[in-house]
Amino acid sequence: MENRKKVEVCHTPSLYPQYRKENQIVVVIDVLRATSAMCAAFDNGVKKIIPVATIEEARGYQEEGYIVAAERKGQIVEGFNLGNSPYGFMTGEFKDKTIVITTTNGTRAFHTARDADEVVIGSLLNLEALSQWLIEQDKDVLCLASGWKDKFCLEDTICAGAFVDSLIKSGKFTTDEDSSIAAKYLYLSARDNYMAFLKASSHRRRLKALNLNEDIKYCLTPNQTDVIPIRKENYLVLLEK
Ligand code: 3SL
Repeated sequence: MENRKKVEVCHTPSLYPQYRKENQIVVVIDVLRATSAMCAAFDNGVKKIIPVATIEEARGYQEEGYIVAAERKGQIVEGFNLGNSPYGFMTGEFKDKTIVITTTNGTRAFHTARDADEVVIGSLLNLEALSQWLIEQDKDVLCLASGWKDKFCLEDTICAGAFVDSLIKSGKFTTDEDSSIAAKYLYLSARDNYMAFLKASSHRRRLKALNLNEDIKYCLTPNQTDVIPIRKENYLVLLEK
């Protein structure tokens, strides 16, 4: 029993210092839509993703000739051709390419966890594959929800709760924090119909107002890929299994 590892949930990037520990794998989650878009990009052959925190950094890369995706307020930032929609990465034109990406919350959460031992990208899209890999690692796990501008958000919490549920079910993990127990119960309430559960959620309303319903449906459909994006230096690559 004492050998069981911990799986915990941190609800916003600003709370990260309270939850961080040595030797922990951090799962960065931004269901709508940054980490879903990253999973979709790797699933469609992208070779490397460089997440950057600011538009200025993104512009710098653009000037050097990189392909750059930039989102703010749910929309493509002026001067860029690519945003945060998973469908933007499914055209086949980015196979074997490197993409630089900046988003409102997801890339910020990635940088918040810069001191973590290991960082992987989680979403509902790779839930089963990533859960299985985490179970095999024999390390503590922290699910870091990106939230919205440092506020709690339902969709990331539900996804984090799904990871907590499947890791605990393996018998190899336990949890100490109320944040993790709450996430798990929200997941159990939502899992039969994510769309309906999240109907009134602030981010779903925000994206729906931008006519991004197809993105929402895609991002809320679990287990569409087995890719696991993993941090190497300051960028992401596909985990070789
Ligand atoms: O916050 C983010 O990183 C984005 O995913 C937000 S949005 O889905 O583009 O609105």
